[in-house]
This record gives sequence, C-alpha cells and structure tokens, in this order.
Amino acid sequence: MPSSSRGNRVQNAAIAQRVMSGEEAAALIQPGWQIGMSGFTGSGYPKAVPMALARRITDAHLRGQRFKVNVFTGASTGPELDGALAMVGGMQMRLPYQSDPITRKLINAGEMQYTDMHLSQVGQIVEYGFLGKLDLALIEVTAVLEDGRVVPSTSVGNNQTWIDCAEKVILEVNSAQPMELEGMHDLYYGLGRPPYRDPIPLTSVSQRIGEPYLRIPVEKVIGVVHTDSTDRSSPFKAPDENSRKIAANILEFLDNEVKKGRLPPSLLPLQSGVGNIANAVLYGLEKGPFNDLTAYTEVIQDGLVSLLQSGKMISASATAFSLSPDGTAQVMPRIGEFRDRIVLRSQEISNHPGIIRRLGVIAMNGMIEADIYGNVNSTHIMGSSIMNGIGGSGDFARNGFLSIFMAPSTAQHGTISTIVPMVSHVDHTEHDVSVVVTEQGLADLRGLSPTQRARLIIENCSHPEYRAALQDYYNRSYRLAGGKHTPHLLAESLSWHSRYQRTGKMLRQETE
Ligand code: 0RQ
Repeated sequence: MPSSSRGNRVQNAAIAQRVMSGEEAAALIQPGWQIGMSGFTGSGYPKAVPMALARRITDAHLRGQRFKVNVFTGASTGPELDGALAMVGGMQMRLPYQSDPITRKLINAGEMQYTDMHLSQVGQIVEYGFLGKLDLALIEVTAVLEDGRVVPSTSVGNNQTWIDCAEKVILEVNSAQPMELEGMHDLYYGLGRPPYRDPIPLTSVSQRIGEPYLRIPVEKVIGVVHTDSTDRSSPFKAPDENSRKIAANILEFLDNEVKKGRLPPSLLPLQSGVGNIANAVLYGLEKGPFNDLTAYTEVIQDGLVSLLQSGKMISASATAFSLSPDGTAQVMPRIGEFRDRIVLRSQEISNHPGIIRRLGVIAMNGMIEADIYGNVNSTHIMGSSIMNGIGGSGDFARNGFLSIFMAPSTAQHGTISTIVPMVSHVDHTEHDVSVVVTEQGLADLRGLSPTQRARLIIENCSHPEYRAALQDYYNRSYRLAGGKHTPHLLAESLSWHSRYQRTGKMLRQETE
C-alpha cells in the first residue's frame, strides 16, 4: 500500500461503502449495550466514536434520559475513551483494567462497576458468554486491505475475540498509525475450546504461529470511521534516585543468578509491568552486563525500545505498545525497522500461563505494598480504593520462572511504609512472589518459611524509619502467637496504616 492517505486505507470495496462520521457511528449505539473496544495501555484504542458517543450521552442526559454502556477493552486506553465516557457518566461497567483518573474516581465513589481481571482470561470468559451478549466491537485498525484482511493497530489485545463475539463491528481506521505496522502482528487462530485444545506451538519469543491480520466478517461491519490522531499516553517520569537503586538491586541479583548458573548469560525472556519504576529497570538493563536479551511481555515501553535500539535486546513479544508521547514521536515514524524484532499477539497468547511457564519468563512488576510474609498488593490503596488493577501481573507472577515485585520502601513522600505487617488487599499471595525489592535492598524469598521471609524482608527491604516498628510487630507476634507458622496480631496488623501513616519522627516516638 503506497500511501497513508485516508482513501487508500480502506481498499475493500464492500467495507469502503460503510464509511461514515464519528457522530453517525455513535448514533448506531444503543443505551445498555455491551461494547468490546480495542485498546491496551494507551495504544490502539478508538478515539472518534467514543468522543462522539460521550457527546450523545450528554445530550441524552440533558433530556433526562438514562444512557450508559458497558465497556470491555484489552487494558487501559486514553482520555478520548475512558476519560471522555467517564466525564459524562456514560459507563455502567468497565473491565478488565483501566488507569484513567476520572474513571478511578467514579469507581471509588461507587458510581460505576469495575471488574478487575487477569488479562489472559478475559477472552475466554466473554467467548463463553459468562458476561452476557456483546453487542458491538469498536476497533481501531491501521488499514483494511482489498481482500478484506485487516491490519491491526498499535495493540492487539482482545480485538479478535470482540470481533468474533459481537453482533456488529465498527472500525476506526487511523491513518496516523504507520502502514509499516503491517506484518508485525501475529494472530493465532488455533486455540480451540476445551477439551479439544491442542498445545500452542510457540516455543520462542520471536516465533510466529499465526497470521498478521484480523479476520472480520464483512457482513458484521456496520460503520467505518476515518481518524488521524496518534495514541495519547502519559509521559514517564525521569528515573529518580529510588528507581535507579531498585534497578541496580535487580541487576545485581540477576547477575548473581547468572554467576551461580541459575540463569543463562542472556537471562530468560523478560516481562516488565507498567509504571515509572518498571521503565527505569529497563533503562538500567541497558547499562547492565547482559546481552542478547529477549522479552515475552505485554507492553513495549520506551525502555524496551531503547534496549532493542541499542542492540542489547534481540527481540520482543507483546500485545501492545505503551510509549510516552516522546517515545511515540520517535518510534512510530521508524517502526518498520523493528518489524522483524517485535511481535504483537492477542493478549490471550502474550499472557498465556502455559507459554509463560514454558519460556521461563522473568516477571518484574510494580506493587503498592508487600507484607513481611511476601503477600503483595498491586491494586488497592488502604484496602478499599482501587488504583489501576491487577492487569497482567498475576498471569506473569504465578507462572514466571522468577516473580519480582518492586516499589520504593515508602510512598506519599515518606509518610507511609510500603512494607507492612499484613497487606490491606492481596493480589499475589506469598506462593507467587519470589523476590521483593525496594531501594533499600532485595529479599530472595525462594524456599524460605514465613518467619524466615519476614526477617529478611524487614531487614533488607523496609525503610529505616519504619524498620524498628516492623521488627517490634514481628517479635511480639512471634512471642504472643507462640511461634506459630505465620505469626500475626490481627487487630494490630489491620490497623497498621492508620497508626503508622505519620512522619518518621512521630513513628520513632511511638516505637520507643
Ligand atoms: O501516587 O500518583 O498520587 O503520586 O500510587 O505509584 O510509585 O508512581 O508507582 O507508577 O510504578 O505504579 C502498583 C500502581 C505502581 C502499578 C502500581 C501511590 C503513589 C503514587 C503510583 P501519586 P508510583 P508506579 C503489566 C503489569 C498493577 C498492574 C500491573 C500498577 C501512585 O505498577 O498499577 O502490574 N500495577 N500490570 O504515591 C498509598 C501506598 C502506595 C501509594 C504507591 N502503599 N499507599 N499510596 N502509592 N504505593 C501491565 C498491565 O497489566 C497492563
């Protein structure tokens, strides 16, 4: 396809006949519909139709009519989708992951429902109809070829599942997404249903087992909307001192694992979660001693592209890009250069537990807090307010060769310890966490009993301002619980946050 002009982006004659404006497409959507939308970590999400739908919803509300829809995606999207629909109170229910601040506020105010799910499981749950009928698939794509094959956009996510399950399909064809994306995707059509599932024939990161195109039945397509705007994601903060220390601790640990012969010199395929620290670790790897790295992950962040560019990394498999605005501006115009080294798959495959286990992925994810026994909270502030969601962290943590969780040892300007007696919400149990790391140090928990883990985490990972209080809690629990397997003082552990969200000075006085 020679040109990226709008007209040339839809070459299939039947589909080209259904071109319409965003407003016309939004007018086809009915209140109460369940809509499977594209989009994963701020990339490849529809932009024009959700914004037009938000305007339509506002008009309906002004007329006193209730108009809400249920929105399913791959993961988080952008302000034109989550932001716009949340702003007008247009979503009744949202799944499986989101990070938009307005949506977060509504969820935590009890004004909308949110189902936070393991990302690998969403497709199957929808396919089997556990969530009811899917009325519409609203999918951003790069182009529609003459024979009807569809070039996906900057994320694959659950798109093929939405297309298969929905009664109707609306496409946004975004000419800001480079045509050079064609050939980068790998859609696997052989998954089948239990009990007739065959092994997925994927044994290496860069292997392609499917085809580069989405399959869309032409008769399902009720509208095609041309758009021309790039993905809008958040900028990353430059790595701060803490992030650099966390990265250094992880690198030192991995280096030792190589020296002990427990990891190959090129490590094992890396997975790296969302957030500033995860990105800082990737930048840290660039200066580290490892070469010929690979990634089997869900998102390609700036740090990962940098590793590919520097030659430190050979290839990466994911389901989406998750680039900062600078990253998008720099990478997208030259995306063709990466076509042979990046594979974008459906999230059912990028996050597939069996493949993660087979490849021996090293999972590295951010956390909100960890407790002294190694349970991790990735999603909730103070036990009740959702931050983002579990995303893919559970898929990777439980099934990876190594499962590393990282955070600074304090949050909220040092007023709260991220190492606590008992996490206020559990996303990853002690059985799924191999390593906890903060800027203070790293605790390798493999093979340790709960009391051994507690001593190590307090000693190596907690902030000095909070260490004495944690030690005191552990010692008294051990004594009063009579040396039981996982000693706790329940009432005290659950009130930890309200007692210790203080300044370091007051905390010291309390423990003296
Ligand atoms: O608040 O934004 O108001 O300053 O939480 O914390 O330190 O900026 O951390 O950006 O690395 O995100 C766990 C949220 C970390 C992320 C989490 C406050 C803190 C700050 C953010 P402010 P940071 P990061 C693959 C894997 C789950 C999904 C996942 C996440 C804000 O990594 O969403 O792993 N993970 N997916 O101040 C009170 C605490 C706190 C706290 C942090 N203990 N108490 N506030 N904060 N700890 C990708 C996908 O699945 C798509």
